[in-house]
Amino acid sequence: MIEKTDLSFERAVLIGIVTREQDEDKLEEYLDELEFLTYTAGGEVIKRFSQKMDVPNPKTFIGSGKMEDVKQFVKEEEIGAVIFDDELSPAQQKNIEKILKCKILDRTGLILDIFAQRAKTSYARTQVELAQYEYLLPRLAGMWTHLERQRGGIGMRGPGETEIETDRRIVRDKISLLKKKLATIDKQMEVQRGNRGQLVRVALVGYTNVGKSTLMNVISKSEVFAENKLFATLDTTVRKVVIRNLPFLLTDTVGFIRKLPTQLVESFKSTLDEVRESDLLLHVVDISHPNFEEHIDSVNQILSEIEALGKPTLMVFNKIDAYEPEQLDEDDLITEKTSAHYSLKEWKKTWMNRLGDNVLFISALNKENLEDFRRKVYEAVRKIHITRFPYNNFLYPEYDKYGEKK
Ligand SMILES: Nc1nc2c(ncn2[C@@H]2O[C@H](COP(=O)(O)OP(=O)(O)OP(=O)(O)O)[C@@H](O)[C@H]2O)c(=O)[nH]1
Ligand SMILES: [Mg+2]
Repeated sequence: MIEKTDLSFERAVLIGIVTREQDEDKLEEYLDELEFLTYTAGGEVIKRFSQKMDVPNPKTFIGSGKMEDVKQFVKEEEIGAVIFDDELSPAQQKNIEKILKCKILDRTGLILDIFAQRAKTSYARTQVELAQYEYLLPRLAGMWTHLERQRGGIGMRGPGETEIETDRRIVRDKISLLKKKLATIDKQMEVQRGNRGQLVRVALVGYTNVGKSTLMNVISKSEVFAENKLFATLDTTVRKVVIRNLPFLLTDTVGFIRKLPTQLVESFKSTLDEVRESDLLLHVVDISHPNFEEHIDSVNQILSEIEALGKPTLMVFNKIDAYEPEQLDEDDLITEKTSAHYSLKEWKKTWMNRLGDNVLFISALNKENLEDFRRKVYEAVRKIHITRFPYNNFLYPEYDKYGEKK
C-alpha cells in the first residue's frame, strides 16, 4: 500500500468556494461533511475558509488575496494540512503546495486516505492501492515521491523529466500488476458467489454512516463492525438470514458518498458486483441527517453507474429516534416553512407517499418497527423466491387463518 498521508492529530483547515450553483448554506453543509471526513482520517479542523467566485482560479483554485490569508493562518497556527472540498487538478495541487508549504489534499485524496486506513483484508487493500496509484499517476510531475528514495538530499527541487518518466513507468507497472491480481481474486469471488446457490440475494445499500451495518447486526445477529465514523465498512459481509421459514442472503457493503472518487468506484467494481447481482436492494437512509434527500440522489447516481438502478428496492428510513424537525413558532410569520420543519407524518405525505408500500421507518439502534421491517422484507423476498422456485412451495407454505397449512 502507498504510504498514507498521516493526518493523525494533524491541525487542518478546510477551503471551499461559493458559486452560482453552490450557495453559502450548501457550502457549509458540504464543509460539515468534509470536516467529518477529516475527523475520520484523524485530523482536527481549526478553521474554514471560503471564497465567492464564478470559476475557480486555474492555477491556484482560490484567488491570490485569499491565498495570502490562508498562508498567514497556516504559518501562525502551525497548520499541517489544507484540505479542499473540490477536486484539484495536478497542476493546482502542485502550485498550492509551493505557496503554502504544507500538505495539500483534495476531497478525493482525503477519501482515498480514509479507505487506505480502513482497508483490512488483502482484497480491500488491493482495491484501494489500485485507486491510489491511478490517482497518483497524473500527479507525479514535480511531486515528491517516495518511489525512489535514493534521489533525496537537501535542496532537491523535485525529480527531473527522466526521473518522472521512470516514476511513471513504475506506477504503470504497478497498476497493471494490481489489475491482474484483482482479476484473479475476482474469479475466486465469482466462483464463491456461484456456490451460494439460488437463494434470493438482498443487499443493504446507502450513504456512509446511515446504519447499514447496525441493521445487519440486528437482523442477522452477527457482529459487523459499526461505528460513528465514515466508511466503517469496506469489506463485504454476506449472512444467511431466515425470516419465518424463508431463507435468503443479506449483504452489507461499503457505503457511498457524494462525489465518490471515480478511481474508487472503478477499483471497487468487484465488491460492488455483490450489489449489482442482488435481487433486492434495501436502500437505507439516515432520516435524521439534514441532507438525507441529497444523499438519496448520490446513492442513486452511483447505483446507476454500477448498473444496479431499477432493481426492486425497499427504502428504509433509519434513525427515526434521532429525527427532530426544526421548530417553527406559531406566531412566527416571517420564517418560511420548509421541509426542515416537517414532522415524520408530514414527510410521509410527500414524494415518499409515491413509494407506496416500499417504504419503512425504523430505528435499528432502538429496534423500533423491526417487525414491520421483517414483514416487508419477507414479502419482497417471497415474491422473488416464488418466481425462482415455482414448484417448491414447501419452503413457504401458506397458512390459513386457523394456522393450518392450506
Ligand atoms: N440514533 C441512531 N443511531 C444509529 C441508528 N442506527 C445506526 N446508528 C449509528 O450510526 C452510526 C453508523 O452506523 P453504521 O451501522 O456503522 O453505519 P453504516 O451505514 O454501516 O456506515 P459505513 O459502513 O461507514 O458506510 C453508528 O454510530 C450507529 O450506532 C439508529 O437507528 N439511530
Ligand atoms: Mg457499515
